[in-house]
Amino acid sequence: MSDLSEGNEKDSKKPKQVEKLPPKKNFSEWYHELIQRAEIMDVRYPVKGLYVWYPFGFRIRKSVYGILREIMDREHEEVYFPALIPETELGKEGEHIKGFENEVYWVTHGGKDELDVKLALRPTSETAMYPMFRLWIRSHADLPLRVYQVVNTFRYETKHTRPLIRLREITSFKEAHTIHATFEDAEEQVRKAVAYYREFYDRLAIPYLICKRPEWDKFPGAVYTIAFDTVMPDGKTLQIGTVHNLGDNFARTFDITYETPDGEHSFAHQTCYGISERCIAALISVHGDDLGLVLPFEVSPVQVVVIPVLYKGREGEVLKVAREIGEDLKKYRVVVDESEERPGAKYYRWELKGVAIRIEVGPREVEEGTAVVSFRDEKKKFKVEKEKIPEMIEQWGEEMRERLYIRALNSMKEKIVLCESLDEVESHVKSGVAFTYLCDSERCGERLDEFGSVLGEVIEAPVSFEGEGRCVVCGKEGKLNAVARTY
Ligand code: A5A
Repeated sequence: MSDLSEGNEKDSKKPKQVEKLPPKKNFSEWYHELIQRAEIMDVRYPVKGLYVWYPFGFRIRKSVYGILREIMDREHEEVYFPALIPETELGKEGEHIKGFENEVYWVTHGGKDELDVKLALRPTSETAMYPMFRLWIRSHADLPLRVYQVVNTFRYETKHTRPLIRLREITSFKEAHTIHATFEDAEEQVRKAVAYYREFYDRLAIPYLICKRPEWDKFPGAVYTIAFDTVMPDGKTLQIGTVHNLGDNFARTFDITYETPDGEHSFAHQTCYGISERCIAALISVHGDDLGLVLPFEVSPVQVVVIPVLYKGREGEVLKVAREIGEDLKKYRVVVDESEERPGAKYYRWELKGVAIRIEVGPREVEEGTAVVSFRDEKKKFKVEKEKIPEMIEQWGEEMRERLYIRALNSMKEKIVLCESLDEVESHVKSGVAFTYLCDSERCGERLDEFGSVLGEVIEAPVSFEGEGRCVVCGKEGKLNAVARTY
């Protein structure tokens, strides 16, 4: 059984935090209060853009990244590359360094000595990995190569920093890097990576848009970028993952070649794709409510809480049954809350922490051999026979995931509107995502960027509109694009 109950004892030494959370409709305030109060991140660390994972937050990270690793491990090998990158390597790929130069932290000294070659704290790891890939790849037989790592990366962000959303130390950067013989093979990998990320977010019940970023907003050094964006409760979007086809751009810079079966030397083709702890920001923001976290069963640090409702003189039998239920569920993350608090205080605390399933037992249930079950996302309670509980848990968890997904999907659909004029785009991005038609010209894109950001050509969305139409700016042929204010 979970040791979280010990955590509760520690809790009781802290000042009681009983005042209500701000309502979720005040999203920004709600988010900041919730991550602190539910003990996900401590925001008091004295460096801007850096935050501390509390044990409870880290447990969420562990289960969420467990899913991500499970998916990656199917066809990638895990690696670790150093955090420091020599200036000479970081600067090699022209577009890449242009994109990152304003965001790099530099290590310039070792003790009192100035370093001959400055070292960058990785903002991402292409330029750490690719000089080594040059040594690893010799022949077509070495291809494809697929690796990933989960590391911290550093970006000197100048936009407003926010915990889990815009960090200067990204603590949980999952980056995958692959190498292939041909551009088509790299294309195929992009399709697979998109499918992996779909599966990941489906398991978290987080709906998304998939867009091809416009030319001017693709990853520095990429041929093109496919992005996953989710819509936050305030209508702004959050980019929660990106997949890049790098073509042979980096291979040419870092001289990554392979010998073909005919003995020719050919440049390799590459992809990379990444997800950060923004996936956890999305999890909290998309599903949470006025009472606190709502976590899907699969990732909740406490999946089931058993609450004995104690009446004088009957404590012993009630506790015994509550413990039996806990014991029957021990393959899950379960807590039997035996603390002295009143049931109301216990409900409040476990609701804040997003526990998926709550099971209550009092003297009447003991007599009946039943228990009262309720789910974090629903008001209703129902009785079940105590014996039936273990076999129902998985199904309840899955049904809850489906409910969360449908609710989130409907709320996302409501925020997407097809706009037929610039005025409509301007007005709609204030509260949601504007879909509109846009041609390839950067000038037309810039016009829309005045209202928000062009997320790019829509590849997949929960609402379907005609893929082509007249550009909302110039009237030429255009494609369906998404425009939104972004985090
Ligand atoms: N090497 C590739 C994978 C790469 O770096 N791509 S990326 O720049 O797009 O970053 C991958 C993902 O990390 C983004 O899609 C975004 O979800 C997340 N991310 C980027 N900057 C971040 C920041 N400052 N804080 C938190 N997450 C960030």
